[in-house]
Amino acid sequence: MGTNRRTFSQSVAKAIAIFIFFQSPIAYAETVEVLLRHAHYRPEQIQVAPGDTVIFRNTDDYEHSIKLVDQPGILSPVEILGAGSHSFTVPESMAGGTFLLGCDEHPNMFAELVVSAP
Ligand SMILES: [Cu+2]
Repeated sequence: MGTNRRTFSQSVAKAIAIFIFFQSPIAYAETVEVLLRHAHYRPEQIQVAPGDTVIFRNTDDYEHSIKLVDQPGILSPVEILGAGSHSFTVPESMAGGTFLLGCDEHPNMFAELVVSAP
Protein backbone atom coordinates (compact mmCIF):
# COMPACT_ATOMS: atom_id res chain seq x y z
CA MET A 1 0.00 0.00 0.00
CA GLY A 2 2.76 2.42 0.97
CA THR A 3 4.69 1.47 -2.14
CA ASN A 4 1.64 2.08 -4.27
CA ARG A 5 1.14 5.50 -2.75
CA ARG A 6 4.77 6.45 -3.36
CA THR A 7 4.58 5.22 -6.94
CA PHE A 8 1.41 7.23 -7.40
CA SER A 9 2.93 10.43 -6.02
CA GLN A 10 6.03 9.91 -8.17
CA SER A 11 3.78 9.57 -11.18
CA VAL A 12 1.96 12.76 -10.24
CA ALA A 13 5.28 14.59 -9.79
CA LYS A 14 6.44 13.32 -13.16
CA ALA A 15 3.20 14.40 -14.83
CA ILE A 16 3.48 17.87 -13.29
CA ALA A 17 7.10 18.16 -14.42
CA ILE A 18 6.15 17.19 -17.98
CA PHE A 19 3.23 19.63 -17.90
CA ILE A 20 5.48 22.50 -16.74
CA PHE A 21 8.05 21.61 -19.40
CA PHE A 22 5.51 21.86 -22.21
CA GLN A 23 3.90 25.00 -20.78
CA SER A 24 7.26 26.72 -20.56
CA PRO A 25 7.25 30.14 -22.24
CA ILE A 26 10.82 29.57 -23.39
CA ALA A 27 10.66 28.92 -27.12
CA TYR A 28 13.28 26.80 -28.80
CA ALA A 29 14.16 27.31 -32.44
CA GLU A 30 12.94 24.47 -34.58
CA THR A 31 13.82 23.17 -38.00
CA VAL A 32 10.87 22.88 -40.35
CA GLU A 33 11.16 20.85 -43.52
CA VAL A 34 9.20 21.81 -46.63
CA LEU A 35 9.19 19.60 -49.70
CA LEU A 36 8.99 20.88 -53.26
CA ARG A 37 7.30 17.88 -54.75
CA HIS A 38 5.44 17.44 -58.04
CA ALA A 39 5.47 21.23 -58.44
CA HIS A 40 3.74 21.83 -55.11
CA TYR A 41 4.91 23.02 -51.74
CA ARG A 42 4.29 20.36 -49.09
CA PRO A 43 2.81 21.45 -46.81
CA GLU A 44 1.07 24.41 -48.39
CA GLN A 45 0.75 26.14 -45.03
CA ILE A 46 4.01 26.45 -43.12
CA GLN A 47 3.83 27.52 -39.47
CA VAL A 48 7.07 28.88 -38.05
CA ALA A 49 8.42 31.19 -35.38
CA PRO A 50 11.18 33.80 -35.73
CA GLY A 51 14.52 32.05 -35.36
CA ASP A 52 13.27 28.78 -36.83
CA THR A 53 15.14 27.27 -39.74
CA VAL A 54 13.15 26.31 -42.82
CA ILE A 55 14.70 23.74 -45.13
CA PHE A 56 13.25 23.53 -48.61
CA ARG A 57 14.02 20.20 -50.27
CA ASN A 58 13.37 19.84 -53.96
CA THR A 59 12.42 16.19 -54.52
CA ASP A 60 11.67 16.83 -58.19
CA ASP A 61 14.31 16.42 -60.87
CA TYR A 62 13.65 19.91 -62.23
CA GLU A 63 14.26 23.41 -60.90
CA HIS A 64 12.02 25.44 -58.58
CA SER A 65 12.44 28.95 -57.33
CA ILE A 66 11.27 30.21 -53.97
CA LYS A 67 10.16 33.79 -53.74
CA LEU A 68 7.93 35.97 -51.61
CA VAL A 69 5.12 37.04 -53.92
CA ASP A 70 3.96 40.17 -52.11
CA GLN A 71 7.09 41.46 -50.31
CA PRO A 72 10.03 40.34 -52.47
CA GLY A 73 12.39 42.69 -50.63
CA ILE A 74 12.30 40.67 -47.40
CA LEU A 75 13.89 37.54 -48.87
CA SER A 76 15.86 37.26 -52.06
CA PRO A 77 14.42 34.72 -54.52
CA VAL A 78 16.33 31.44 -54.54
CA GLU A 79 16.68 28.92 -57.36
CA ILE A 80 16.76 25.30 -56.22
CA LEU A 81 17.98 22.80 -58.76
CA GLY A 82 16.47 19.34 -59.04
CA ALA A 83 17.24 17.30 -55.91
CA GLY A 84 18.74 20.40 -54.31
CA SER A 85 17.86 22.12 -51.07
CA HIS A 86 18.03 25.53 -49.44
CA SER A 87 17.60 26.61 -45.85
CA PHE A 88 17.00 29.98 -44.26
CA THR A 89 16.44 31.29 -40.77
CA VAL A 90 13.17 33.16 -40.25
CA PRO A 91 14.16 36.73 -39.34
CA GLU A 92 12.55 38.76 -36.55
CA SER A 93 11.37 41.22 -39.20
CA MET A 94 8.85 38.61 -40.39
CA ALA A 95 7.34 38.06 -36.92
CA GLY A 96 3.55 38.13 -36.84
CA GLY A 97 3.24 38.14 -40.62
CA THR A 98 1.73 35.86 -43.24
CA PHE A 99 3.64 35.61 -46.50
CA LEU A 100 2.79 34.03 -49.82
CA LEU A 101 5.54 31.91 -51.35
CA GLY A 102 5.55 31.34 -55.07
CA CYS A 103 7.73 29.83 -57.78
CA ASP A 104 8.79 31.48 -61.04
CA GLU A 105 8.71 28.22 -62.99
CA HIS A 106 5.27 27.13 -61.78
CA PRO A 107 2.63 29.88 -61.61
CA ASN A 108 0.25 27.69 -59.59
CA MET A 109 2.80 26.69 -56.96
CA PHE A 110 2.05 28.49 -53.71
CA ALA A 111 2.47 28.14 -49.98
CA GLU A 112 1.54 30.35 -47.08
CA LEU A 113 4.31 31.06 -44.58
CA VAL A 114 2.74 31.96 -41.23
CA VAL A 115 5.21 33.47 -38.75
CA SER A 116 4.13 33.68 -35.14
CA ALA A 117 4.55 36.86 -33.14
CA PRO A 118 7.68 36.94 -30.94
CU1 LIG B 1 8.28 25.30 -58.97
